[in-house]
Amino acid sequence: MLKSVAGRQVPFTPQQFPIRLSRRVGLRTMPSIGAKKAVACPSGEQFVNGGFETGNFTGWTLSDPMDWECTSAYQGQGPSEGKYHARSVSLEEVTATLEQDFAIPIPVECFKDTSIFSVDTQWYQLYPPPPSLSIWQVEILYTDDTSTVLNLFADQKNVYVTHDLKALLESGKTVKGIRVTVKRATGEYAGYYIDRCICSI
Ligand SMILES: [Ca+2]
Repeated sequence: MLKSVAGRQVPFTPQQFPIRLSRRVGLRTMPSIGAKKAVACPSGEQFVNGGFETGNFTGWTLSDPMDWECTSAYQGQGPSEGKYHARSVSLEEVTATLEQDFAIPIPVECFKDTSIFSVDTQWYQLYPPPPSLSIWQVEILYTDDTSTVLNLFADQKNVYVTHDLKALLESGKTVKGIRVTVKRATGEYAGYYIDRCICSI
C-alpha cells in the first residue's frame, strides 16, 4: 500500500511542487481578498431643504449670495412645489453655481427601483435665441471629482420639467452631490429656476 502511494507521488517533480503550493496558498487567501465589502447605504431623503421651503439656502452652497435668490414668485413664475424655489439672479458672464453635497456619499449601487433622484428646473428666454455661449446645466457630482452633465437648454420653456437623475447615474461610482450652473451670455435676458430636489434612497 505504502509502495503504491509512493508510486503515485512520482509525478511530484521539483518543478511542480512550488506551483501546487502557491495554488493552495491562493485558495486559502482568495476568500478574504475577493470578499465583497458591504456597501454602506444611507436611507431616506438625502437633500437638506431640497425644495427651498425654509425660504433661504440652508443646506446649499452658493457661488455668491448675489447670484441666487430664494423667492416665492417672480414675474409670474411660481415654484414647482410649496412656496419657494431658487432663482438665478447672476450677472452676465458670471458662472453662478448652486451646490449641495450629501452628508453621506451614496454608492450608485444603493439606488433601488423605488429610489428617487430628481430635480425640477425651469427656464425662459426673451433674448437672444439660442444661448450659444450660455450655460444652464445640472451635474451629478461623484467622489472621484468627475460628474455627469445634463444640459437643460433642451427643455421646453416656461414650464417646470422634472429630470430623472437616477437614470443618468454612472455605475461603479459614488454620488457626492449635485451642482446647478448658470452662465449668461452678454445681452442675454433669461430666467433660470430650480425646485423640488429629491434624493430618496
Ligand atoms: Ca419649493
